[in-house]
Amino acid sequence: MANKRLNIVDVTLREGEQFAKAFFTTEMKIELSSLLEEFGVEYIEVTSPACSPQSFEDAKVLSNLGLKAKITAHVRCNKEDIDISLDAGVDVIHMMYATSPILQKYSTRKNIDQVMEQAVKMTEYLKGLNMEVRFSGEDSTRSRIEDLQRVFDAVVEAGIDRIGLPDTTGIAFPEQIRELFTHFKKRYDIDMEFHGHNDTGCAVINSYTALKSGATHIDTSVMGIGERNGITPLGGLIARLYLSDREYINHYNLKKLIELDRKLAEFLDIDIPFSNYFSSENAFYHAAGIHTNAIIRNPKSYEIFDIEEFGLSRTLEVGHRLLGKNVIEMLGREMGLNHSREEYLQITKELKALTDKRRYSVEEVKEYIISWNNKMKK
Ligand code: HCA
Ligand code: CU
Repeated sequence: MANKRLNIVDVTLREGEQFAKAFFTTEMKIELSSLLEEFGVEYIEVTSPACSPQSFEDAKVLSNLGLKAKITAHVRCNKEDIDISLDAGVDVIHMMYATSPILQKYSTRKNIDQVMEQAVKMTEYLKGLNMEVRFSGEDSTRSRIEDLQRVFDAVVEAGIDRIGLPDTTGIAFPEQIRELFTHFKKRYDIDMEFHGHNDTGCAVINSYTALKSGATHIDTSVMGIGERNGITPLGGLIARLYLSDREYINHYNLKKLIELDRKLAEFLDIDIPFSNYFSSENAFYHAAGIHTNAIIRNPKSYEIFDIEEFGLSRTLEVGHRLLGKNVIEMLGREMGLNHSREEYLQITKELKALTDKRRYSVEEVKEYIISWNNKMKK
């Protein structure tokens, strides 16, 4: 019976290893896996243990941590790679094989019959060992539906646990994803996985659409790292589901999201992008007076998340030419200075004139309010 809840397959340690700035030591892999476990992802996908001796050792170490999350090896569809992964002791095997004409021509040089035959053989082999196994048609969104269907029909018949339909090049529109998943949901009673690249900025909405069209497993990585400009970021998927579909994410520990982003940024020596979900420095920074005035009355006026649930706080700008009088009055009162509304209006006017020339820091604004107060007392 297909699983109706969201399973997050975190692929930071596999797809993420293909990111231009990534290199993970064993210790880093352990730390990230532990944080992912605390967040509550269901799967942690790792680089094929057949890739290198260290990849093998690391897969073994992670498999021995005793995590609830299933350690999953991402492998080519051949017995050699699969056997090495089994030796490493992983819980799940994710196989993939290209199903699109362009990758068959320029990458694997195997036609759809050969793909089908090999996929069935490996599925039967792994199911004979009672392993959980998924088969993905690489480049599904540029594959012919009849080709996908032939391969999927055969692996479903062979007892596969889950089929994967990745948007390998990030080319798909949500509409195509809806059609693809709806089609296969009607055809099989089986779990389905989506993996979406972000080349056209559609990774999150495509993942959301897949989920709403029958996908049970969604691939994410921390901050979206992966080949080229990456895949669905964990934070982005959570942001999308938070308001409309909370039931999918109730079981995750949202406070860990920020820790994951910060830890990854530290490990890879990168900045968290300014446009990042939740953990960017400015994700809950409010500048314009119109915004800050309303935020003071009710944060919901310009924030859609309960940011405390994510362990976050907001910043209201005070040293900018767009500043509002309410935020200055609030700051002054926090400093224990009980001027009248008119006086705060006057301070605001003066600060606006100053900040029209350059930005001021909070400290400078505070100093200005104190000196204004001292002048008043004289
Ligand atoms: C890759 C390709 C992949 C595989 C996804 C999957 C993709 O980098 O090896 O196994 O479902 O984007 O197609 O990441
Ligand atoms: Cu990918």
